[in-house]
Amino acid sequence: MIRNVMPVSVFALAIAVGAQALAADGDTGVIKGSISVSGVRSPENVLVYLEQVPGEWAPPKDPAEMDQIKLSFTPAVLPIVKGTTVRFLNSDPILHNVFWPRGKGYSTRNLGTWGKGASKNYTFSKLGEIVLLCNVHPEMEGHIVVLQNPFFAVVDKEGVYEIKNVPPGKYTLKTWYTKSKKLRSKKAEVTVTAGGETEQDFSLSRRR
Ligand SMILES: [Cu+2]
Repeated sequence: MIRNVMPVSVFALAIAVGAQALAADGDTGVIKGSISVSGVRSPENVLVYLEQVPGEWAPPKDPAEMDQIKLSFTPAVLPIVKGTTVRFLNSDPILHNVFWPRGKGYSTRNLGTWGKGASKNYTFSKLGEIVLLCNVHPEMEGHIVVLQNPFFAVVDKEGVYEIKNVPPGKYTLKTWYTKSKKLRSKKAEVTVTAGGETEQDFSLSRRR
């Protein structure tokens, strides 16, 4: 059952384009803040997400995209809602492979090797974390994080994030980084009110 927190049409649009695409209206709130880091060059690609939001959150109708561009998985970190189909693309004029080793929630799988313009879809139907690798280019690494709800943001170089359209409530907000030894995860309890803005900054540092 889809939780009825906003009119169905608006809700469907929010899911289709990602939770951050719409400005907050009177029924929902915004969580925003900045991330500072020590031990890595920049906060880029830190993921901020709500651990659990009551309800069943439908995946988007259209696939999310994970491309391979100039020998890099792009985006480097792709958070998705459970049940989302990811289209794996190749924009390079060379062959790339996509596989992942056994990790949180997922066993090892090789999607195959393909050239420019081709793609393959895979649906991630369980919560988990996937490390994407390419067996043609051992230096390539990407990440997919499968979450319970669409209220997440990947931080930019400036360290700023914003999560919009959050239903009012009390939540645990968490951070995640590709290399957990380099930046320890942190969490904070946040309260979101209708039409309100909740500020939550994080200061992340290496695990000692
Ligand atoms: Cu490759």
